[in-house]
Amino acid sequence: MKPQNLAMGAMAGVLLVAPMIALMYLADKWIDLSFPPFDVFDWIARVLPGPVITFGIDLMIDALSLIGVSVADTAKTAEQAIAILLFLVGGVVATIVVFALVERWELLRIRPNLGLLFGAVAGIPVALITSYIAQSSVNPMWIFLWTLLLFLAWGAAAVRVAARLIVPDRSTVSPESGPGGSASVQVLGRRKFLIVLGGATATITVAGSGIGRMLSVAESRAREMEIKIPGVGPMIDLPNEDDPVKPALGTRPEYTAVRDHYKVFIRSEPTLIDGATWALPITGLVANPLTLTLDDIMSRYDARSEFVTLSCISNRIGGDLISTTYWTGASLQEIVADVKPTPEARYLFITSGDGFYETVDLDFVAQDDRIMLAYAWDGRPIPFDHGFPLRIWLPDRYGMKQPKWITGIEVIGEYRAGYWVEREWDEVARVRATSVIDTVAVDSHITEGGQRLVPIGGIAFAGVRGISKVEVQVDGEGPWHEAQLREPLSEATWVIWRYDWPFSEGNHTLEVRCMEADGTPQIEETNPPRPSGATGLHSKSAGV
Ligand SMILES: Nc1nc2c(c(=O)[nH]1)N[C@H]1C(S)=C(S)[C@@H](COP(=O)(O)O)O[C@H]1N2
Ligand SMILES: [Mo]
Repeated sequence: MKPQNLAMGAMAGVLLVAPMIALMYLADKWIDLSFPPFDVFDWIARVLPGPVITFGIDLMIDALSLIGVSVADTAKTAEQAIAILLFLVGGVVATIVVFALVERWELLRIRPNLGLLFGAVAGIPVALITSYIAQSSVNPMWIFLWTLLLFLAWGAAAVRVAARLIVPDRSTVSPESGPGGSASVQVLGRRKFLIVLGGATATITVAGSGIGRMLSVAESRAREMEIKIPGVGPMIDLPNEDDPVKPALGTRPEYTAVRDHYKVFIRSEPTLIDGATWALPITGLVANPLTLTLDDIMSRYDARSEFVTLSCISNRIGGDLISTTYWTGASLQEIVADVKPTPEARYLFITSGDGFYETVDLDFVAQDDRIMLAYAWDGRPIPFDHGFPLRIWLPDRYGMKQPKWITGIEVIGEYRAGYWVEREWDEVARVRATSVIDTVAVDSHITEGGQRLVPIGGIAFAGVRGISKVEVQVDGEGPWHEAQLREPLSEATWVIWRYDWPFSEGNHTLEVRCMEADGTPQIEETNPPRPSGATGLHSKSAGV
């Protein structure tokens, strides 16, 4: 392929595929026709082997950390951007292929219908994947046809544009290239064509994505209004407000604002469930199968609430994939008792609206009456991003064991691995103790008895096992200094700690470690998150 034609193909690819993506976006936001770039990405993420997908996630977290942005805030946006970019790149490559073929086969110029064939070849797989994986109210057949239609249009356009832009081989320039076969006239014509093409596709791209964006914002507002469920009170006061141990300036908030709660889910977009029509079937090895509406779950069972710290197993040492809010729900023990499991029943197999699934041991449910099916966070319905209308809370487990958007519970006798367990993550996923230095508050030092002190602070967390001690060491030597512990919000949350450090000027490195309530020390050996959760000590450098 001639370099010029390759460049033309790439340019035409961008010009044709960008408006296509914009139209897909518009149709998704307008009539819920699903968004193929996310669908293809989600499908790839689902079929790739666990280690590959984990490598990809790690790479993204590393990149985000490297540029210094919050992983909790940006990971999903970054993922969506990658999905769109990959789709664009795929489309550009396909367009280049079309250009290469047109360059080689002059006959294509007189048979533009071949464009439809190219469109079908590229479009059928994508349309199949999209209609298969889409979470939409629209019949998958329409999604398939719409996606295919866009690809046919792309194929037809690509062939035409190629025929117009391909720089012919000198030797094959025929008399019909114009009087004298003037190359400069050709170049001029091409340039003009590109400008017209660019203008048209830019218009579609901007208009499509702009209108789509407006529709999307309006829709999410409407949805937020919809899920105001009565019967759940407003957020209660924090129980430890009077604790004399105050967080050092710069410590993360003890109670995470719901909008700041970290988010992790397997799809590019959260799963939207209609609370009014949703119902939870509990089936399988039970004498009394039940289907519970949200109202049933809220009215038939006493509401129980707990302050809960949730952590993702992918959280790095010192990372921000860990948050704390106030959970309200129904006791899973009581619900299980109502369906009357048969003697062979051993596990609950929980399925979710996004295709996620996990298994919960019935022995675990029997032992821990704190396990709940939660329907409220911070006194309000669980937000769409976080699993509306129902999610489970399992004390002492990483998030990967705790399905959101629950759509079914099957009582089973044989163990089945959950979504991430199948992808080679820890089967139990018990939370590992961790401690983090959030701040070395150099600018807010205090003076006590002539000694200047710098407050150092952060969190420590060991699931529901509790924290009995947090210690800080300076410059990797000497004694470990015991920090003050603030009363935690509950036995299921992190504790905020603080150590007022009598500093000496210079650059220093501070390191933290903690101990569980029963005296078990935090694991100091460095291990990556995979497969059982990260271990190792967190440290922070500061110049005083
Ligand atoms: N249905 C469903 N549930 C899910 C997940 C998911 O992708 N789908 N992700 C799990 C993981 S890995 C974590 S860490 C937590 C995150 O919950 P959050 O997004 O509300 O913080 O949800 C868990 N439950
Ligand atoms: Mo997670």
